Amino acid sequence: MLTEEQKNFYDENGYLMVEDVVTAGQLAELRRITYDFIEKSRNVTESNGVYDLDEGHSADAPRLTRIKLPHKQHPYFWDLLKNSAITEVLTELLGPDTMIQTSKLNTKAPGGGAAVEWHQDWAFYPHTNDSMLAFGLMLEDVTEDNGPLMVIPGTHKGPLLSHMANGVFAGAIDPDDPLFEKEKAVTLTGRAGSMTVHHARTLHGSAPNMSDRNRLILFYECHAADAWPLLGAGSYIHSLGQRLLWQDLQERLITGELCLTPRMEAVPVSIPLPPAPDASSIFKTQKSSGVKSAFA
Ligand SMILES: O=C(O)CCC(=O)C(=O)O
Repeated sequence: MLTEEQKNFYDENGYLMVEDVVTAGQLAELRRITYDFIEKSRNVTESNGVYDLDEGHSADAPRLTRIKLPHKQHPYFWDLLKNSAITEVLTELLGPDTMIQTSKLNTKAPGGGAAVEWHQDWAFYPHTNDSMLAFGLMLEDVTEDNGPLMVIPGTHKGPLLSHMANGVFAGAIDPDDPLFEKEKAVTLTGRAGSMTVHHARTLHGSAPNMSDRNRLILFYECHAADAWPLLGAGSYIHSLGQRLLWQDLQERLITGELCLTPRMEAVPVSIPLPPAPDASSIFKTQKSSGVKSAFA
């Protein structure tokens, strides 16, 4: 699926755009399922295990920040990751043995849908090595005005910036951090059906959706099977116990085989503790920590 040039670009820059990675039929089905979920959110009044509600959400005008863990909410999202051109991109970048870390369908509603403050995913879930990435499959066209993802090229090879504010893990950097070179930001716009890839250490963020269109991006966050999570990161897996963890590992395997010998590498890590007052999603973490916004 990927050319040598694309792979080298990703290695060098820590991000990539892959155009038309799904077929028209797959895109139509993804949209149908997604709009069905949005429709069903009309009856929901509080964020729950499926929906993270945005400010102003109501039965008349659904406003979501995200649908949580779509690969667990509908089999189509999981099948697509396991058996499509996306799977090829995954193994070309991470090798034959791959697992899902998490997934989310960020649904930035028109007219101000929440910004995502600048951060490195790696700050949320440090592992024994950084063979980790996020795919962002665009389910609607992503343009300059509907809150596109922005990345700072090359930051996947740099330091882990501080994600602390007011004594808690804020899930965002301070926009005044001297290590934040905002002028280098690249904006990733594209047609529906295209997919961004960003390395877990790549610094990224996105502005509010100022358009009158939805910005729907399906994120799959994946890693090589020999990258093992460090205790203290904000994931349910740390509370499972051995037997349930073993079952969960098998459920998260996308391609190849599980690996019980973690690959240890000299990567910069920091445990994301103490948690923010509300650490139930990145939006809530960033907001409840009181971190300064880069988009205010
Ligand atoms: O939805 C976006 O624009 C970015 C999402 C993101 O970076 C995240 O959820 O970690």
